[in-house]
Amino acid sequence: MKTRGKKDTRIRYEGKMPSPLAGGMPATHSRSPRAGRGTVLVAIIIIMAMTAMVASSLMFRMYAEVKAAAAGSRGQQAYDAAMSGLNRVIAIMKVSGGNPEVWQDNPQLFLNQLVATDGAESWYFTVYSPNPGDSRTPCFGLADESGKININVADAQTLLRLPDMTTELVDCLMDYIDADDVARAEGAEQAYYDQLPVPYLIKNGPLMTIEEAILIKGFNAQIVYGEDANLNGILDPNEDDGDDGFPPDNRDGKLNLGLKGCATTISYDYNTDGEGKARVNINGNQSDLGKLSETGLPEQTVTFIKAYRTSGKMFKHPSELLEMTMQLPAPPGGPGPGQPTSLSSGVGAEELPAVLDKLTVLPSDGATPQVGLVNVNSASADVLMAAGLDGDVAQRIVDARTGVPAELKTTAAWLYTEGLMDADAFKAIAPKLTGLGYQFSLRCVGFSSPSGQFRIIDAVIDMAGQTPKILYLRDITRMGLPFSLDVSATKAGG
Ligand SMILES: [Ca+2]
Ligand SMILES: [Ca+2]
Ligand SMILES: [Ca+2]
Ligand SMILES: [Ca+2]
Repeated sequence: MKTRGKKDTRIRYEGKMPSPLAGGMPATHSRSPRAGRGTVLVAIIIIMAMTAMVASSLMFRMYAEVKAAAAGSRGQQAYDAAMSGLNRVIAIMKVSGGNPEVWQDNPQLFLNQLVATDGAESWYFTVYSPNPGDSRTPCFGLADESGKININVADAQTLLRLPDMTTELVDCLMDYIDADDVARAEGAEQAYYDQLPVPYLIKNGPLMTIEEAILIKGFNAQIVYGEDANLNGILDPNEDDGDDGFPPDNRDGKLNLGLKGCATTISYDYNTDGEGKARVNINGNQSDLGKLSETGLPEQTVTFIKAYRTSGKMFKHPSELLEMTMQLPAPPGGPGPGQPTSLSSGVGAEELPAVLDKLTVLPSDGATPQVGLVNVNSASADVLMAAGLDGDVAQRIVDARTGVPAELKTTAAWLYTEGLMDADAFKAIAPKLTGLGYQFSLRCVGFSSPSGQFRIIDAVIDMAGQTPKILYLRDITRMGLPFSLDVSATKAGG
């Protein structure tokens, strides 16, 4: 119920998210893809105690130790080293964003990188992210947020396929995000949150971070962060000992990364081709269809698209053109001898990549973001299954992709051209997929040797526009040392 005519005392969590298990530091996070390219969004860190989130004694102990390590000018130098890492990441992504081999797990670029040395003390950074294939060691690189399910736009079936989701959680999530005030069968709208001991206003709009989901009825830190209580992406002993040590876990030898491991709120790209030009809308008007001749697609395909549109039909997705045929209207008196009765699109394996790259079914000015496509080049098997693929196919995609050259992976076409699925299966899933990702999350520890000062940042960068943006930045030093920082083994270079 909306309170009218009275001062609204409910808390508005605009841009402030409850933070990990220990409670603590909500961050503001500016994000506005629609603000246009070139807008520099500045992320600000606000340190605010969330008394509602009570921390475990373990985490408080860790916080006290880490606070001491982070204090003082050396702590600041460690922070600067971590920020150097973030800037290095941005510079590397500018030139190699399309090639996962460069940024996904690349110790040469991201492990123990020397920033500065004064002889007695040297400063380094290491960039890391959870390793989907091995929970004993992190990836030295970035995680592609486009390789996750965007919960702001995913449908109920997709959300339900995410790990640990239930109908009730999905209903509550969708109610929290949708603009209306009508609760789903098992959902909750503002009326529920008004009755809480500390009422707060719900979003009724897209979430800015996955952490914000903790505010939703039924959600908690465990659902969001899974078993990775210290956010290092590694299965630590206390994360695999059941209830013996915080956090609770299922002792199965695997690290459940929770919603954060497979869901995102920030994946988007612009509806442009590989050269940055607006795609041609095959559901558009004559002017749009006139641009088909500039796409380099075969004449047969162009003719087919125009004939299909002239017949009054619209395309569901450019992938629909794959192996597509249409019946031609019979001329009066029936077709003459040798006269074709159907038309073929002429789109097979060879043409598919260009069809997906050059065409769209949406009005395209090249500046409108399309939100939530899943990048088949970085999604885990769990994410691909949530997107709608069956488990076998999902696993085969994950197994096959390292062997597929980067230049073939700029669209999702390789799933068909490399024989992982037939035309019908590909066409069913293709509208949800992309071969590109532009938003990346990373953690970066800046540290000194030999004294061992360190600071850790958790960040998301957006490479979709002309100017890279930092969408999110948070100091997570209080989570503790993520892994042993040993520079002697690598003889780091700058
Ligand atoms: Ca709502
Ligand atoms: Ca961990
Ligand atoms: Ca445990
Ligand atoms: Ca586990």
